[in-house]
Amino acid sequence: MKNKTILVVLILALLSPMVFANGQKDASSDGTKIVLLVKSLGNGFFEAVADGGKEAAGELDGVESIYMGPSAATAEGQIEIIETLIAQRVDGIAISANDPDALIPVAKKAMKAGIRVISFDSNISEGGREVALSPSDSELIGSQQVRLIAELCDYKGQIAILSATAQATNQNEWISYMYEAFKAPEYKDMEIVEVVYGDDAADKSYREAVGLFKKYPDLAGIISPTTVGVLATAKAIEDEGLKGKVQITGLGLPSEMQHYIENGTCGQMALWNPVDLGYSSIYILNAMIKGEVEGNPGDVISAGRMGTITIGEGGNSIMGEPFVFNKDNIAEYASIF
Ligand code: RAM
Repeated sequence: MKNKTILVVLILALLSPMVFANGQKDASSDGTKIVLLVKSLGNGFFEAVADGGKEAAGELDGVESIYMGPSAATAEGQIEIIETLIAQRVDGIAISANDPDALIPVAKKAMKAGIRVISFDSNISEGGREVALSPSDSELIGSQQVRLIAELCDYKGQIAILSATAQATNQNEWISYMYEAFKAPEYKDMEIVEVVYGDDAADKSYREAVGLFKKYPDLAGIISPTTVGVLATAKAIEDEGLKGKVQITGLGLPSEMQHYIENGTCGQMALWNPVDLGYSSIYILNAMIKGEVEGNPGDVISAGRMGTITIGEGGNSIMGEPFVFNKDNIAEYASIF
């Protein structure tokens, strides 16, 4: 199924001069408060998102980027926080959602109260946000993950997927495209045996990985499309002495995975720059809050070093393939995110 959300395409173009329309809200004395509400705290990926948010806020007049998230990756935790933010009357919320649908009622309530709401990274379904910012095309992410594990496993064997939470919008979309990709003839000797969920918690992810090794003694590889899961799985492979026997790929932060890439536990993995996601989210919401754009398809937002961001419709827009990291380039990126 194609992603039906409004997808924002980041066009890396030269900055055109910004034209300010009559704003709905000026940078007032108390400033513009934008919250980056993430799936859960303690996740390095979202800490990098927060860095990007701070960077953008520093470039914008009177804008504050506030980083928040529940302690565990649950929709309930995010709903509670959004209720508080409605009471506090913040100006905008960018949400990486733990559930595409469960957040819709509270997000609607926030929008009704005049708060501008977008989702990023892991999106809320239509009706629960004004704009959905995706890092890349979901189909591209899914098929690339399959290609990476196939290359590591010589195109044969049993593959498991170790995901984040069972309701995560982004991982579920990517996984559905992984199943599609595996139908291609070049993967005929590979099969997905199971999908397990580590809930973006290091300890649960680690236990799930060890459980897979026990349950599938012939397991050839694991795809973990979460920065928390791929790190925990690499550690489990090393600890269990399975380096070289069980392959791992996924979406990993270079700063967290450098050790495992350099020692060969993880031959290759992919990701986009999470700093850019936080940076872009703040620029998009600021433009909406100030009335420079409505957030409709076709709207073009000037977004600092990202160039212009165009709001598109449907899921056919592609920012580009996530970047692939291996032994040759990991050190270069590990210092950035
Ligand atoms: C984890 C989160 C996040 C996802 C990355 C790749 O940090 O699940 O939503 O985009 O992995």
